[in-house]
Amino acid sequence: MKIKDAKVFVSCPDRNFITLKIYTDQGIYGLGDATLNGRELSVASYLSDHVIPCLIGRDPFQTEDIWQYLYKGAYWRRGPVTMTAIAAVDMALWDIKGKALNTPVYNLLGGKSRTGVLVYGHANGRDIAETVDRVGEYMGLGYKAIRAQSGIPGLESTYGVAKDKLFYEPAEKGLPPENLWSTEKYLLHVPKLFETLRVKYGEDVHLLHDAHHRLRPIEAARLGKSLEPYHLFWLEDPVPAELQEGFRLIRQHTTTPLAVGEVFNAIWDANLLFTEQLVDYIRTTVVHGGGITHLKKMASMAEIYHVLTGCHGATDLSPVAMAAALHFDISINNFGIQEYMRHTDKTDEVFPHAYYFKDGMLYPGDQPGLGVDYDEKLAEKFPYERAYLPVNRKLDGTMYNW
Ligand code: KDG
Ligand code: MG
Repeated sequence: MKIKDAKVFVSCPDRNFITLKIYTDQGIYGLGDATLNGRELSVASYLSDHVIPCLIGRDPFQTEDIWQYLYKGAYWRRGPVTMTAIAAVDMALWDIKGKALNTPVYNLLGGKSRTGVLVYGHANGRDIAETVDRVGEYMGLGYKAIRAQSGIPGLESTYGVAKDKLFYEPAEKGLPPENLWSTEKYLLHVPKLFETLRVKYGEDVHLLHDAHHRLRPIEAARLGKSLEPYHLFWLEDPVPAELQEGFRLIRQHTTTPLAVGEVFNAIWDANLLFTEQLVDYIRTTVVHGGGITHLKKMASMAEIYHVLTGCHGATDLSPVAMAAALHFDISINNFGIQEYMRHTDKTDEVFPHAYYFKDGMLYPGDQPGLGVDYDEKLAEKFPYERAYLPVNRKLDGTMYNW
């Protein structure tokens, strides 16, 4: 079998997605997600202008060799644009392999290691009372694990608090909106949220929280310590993780489990975090982490150091990436949890898929390949619209991490 052609599709069924379709000379095609929120067109160009010409005529079964060719062959290694483009190719090739062998991709990755994939949903509200109600609603929908975020008194907007109830979408059309931040107000507020949640719902539901890279290590240590009585499943992205050593300080002070890595794109981003056992969950997912081929290696290294996976699954990852993540999740031993932010109906119509939610779990379905398709005709109705994630400033105007 040979790769005959490949095309990049740009569409906006409620939000922007970049989708790669690789065609073979046997009539089988594969799909890959290439979406990098707020920087979408750079990956589209990377694929069309630089990667696709090198794919034509290759054997699509050579997932490892093609991965190495795109990684080593670029000379300029790593980085979100490069690794997202490589991931899209890798996903599409695994999809082709599964379809050609008439089996779901998970069977090519070791087979099922569990019956389903535990997921967490996103409850958020403008204040504690509203977030508590939303957690109750998610429990009503069957979720066993729920991320809780709430607005902070004195701040107009806070990360994780959505305008919409079920669909959380931080990217906005037009130029980047500006948010305001106060670490002091945040650190005082969050423990109150989790105290209220535990008093109301007890200990049976898993609770998670995302600090979204907004603290310094000693502040994160204080937050982790203050949340210990509420037994969080994890505290996510307590600090920006370019400085892996920063986690040493947090770890010395708290037993709250730590999750990191949704913005990582290669195993080297987590090397020290693994070898020194500074985190408990690795959040890197297929679309930004070099595809299934590279994520398997990351998970294998994590496994040695008692680190579990917790793949990123926000709505800016298309259903193609979600499907790929589920085949990966169900097949590895050191799976922890999968993030699941629901896509809108319009997105789901453009990407019909076999995976489904039931009783707090996602199931990849049993279709050959990844079990997801792309309705090109429908997608044409939703052209690309430039959108950005917000930026963040401290109350005195200093530029900060969003
Ligand atoms: O594109 C950015 C989002 O994916 C990110 O802000 C979501 O932090 C996030 C999460 O944990 O889902
Ligand atoms: Mg996050």
